[in-house]
Amino acid sequence: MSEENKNNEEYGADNIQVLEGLEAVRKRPAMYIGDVGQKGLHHLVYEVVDNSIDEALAGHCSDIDVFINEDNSITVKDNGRGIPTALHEKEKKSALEVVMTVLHAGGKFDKGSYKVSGGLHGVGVSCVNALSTDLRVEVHRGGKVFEQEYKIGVPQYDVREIGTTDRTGTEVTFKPDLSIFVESIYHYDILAARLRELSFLNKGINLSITDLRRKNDDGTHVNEKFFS
Ligand code: 0RA
Repeated sequence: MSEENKNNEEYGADNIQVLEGLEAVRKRPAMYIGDVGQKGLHHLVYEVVDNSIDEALAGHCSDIDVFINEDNSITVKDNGRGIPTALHEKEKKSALEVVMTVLHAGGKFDKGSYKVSGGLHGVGVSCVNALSTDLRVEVHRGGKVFEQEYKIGVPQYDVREIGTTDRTGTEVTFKPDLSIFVESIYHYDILAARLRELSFLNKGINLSITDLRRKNDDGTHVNEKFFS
């Protein structure tokens, strides 16, 4: 068999299933996130935050910070162990890529843990990825920084090492696909109310929200911290 054919075959079944999964989410987004209005738009944030909450419930994460960026994209940053980046044996790609692209990937991304963290649908970060024109994940783990970017869930390059670090954690930045959502603007008050609620449901976690679109009179960004 030629090298090219072999590569094509290796691309084969797994990757096609990933693409089919992403397509299914984009075809019927409401089935995965409830609706494509204001609720669904904000639900994307909760899906990403719930992953970090799960890491906190596992005892490995104390801080979760949410940012509404100037371009109306969202960043969720935690100080957990960082999503594993090692090569995933079965899928022949980084575990990080699997988590970010395969529906319901990874033990801690299925129902059980979402019930604990108070998550709603618990469909996982791959759904958020499928419904984002641009998503970037950055992982600090084992002294190294890794990144991968996606467009409508499709990786733009293999997970790559971009530097060194003295901390651990995961940071996800995504821009919702406005060809799918009929609401486009993130409301600080809606996200802040949910984070306050999550703080009461999950005691001992430092949660914060910062609106980088809005400044207070003293020049600082609109920000709240929640802890209980
Ligand atoms: C599975 C295994 C490990 C970490 C995570 C998932 C993880 C996922 C998310 C999602 C957002 N933040 C996260 N932080 C961690 C680590 C397993 C290990 O280190 O042995």
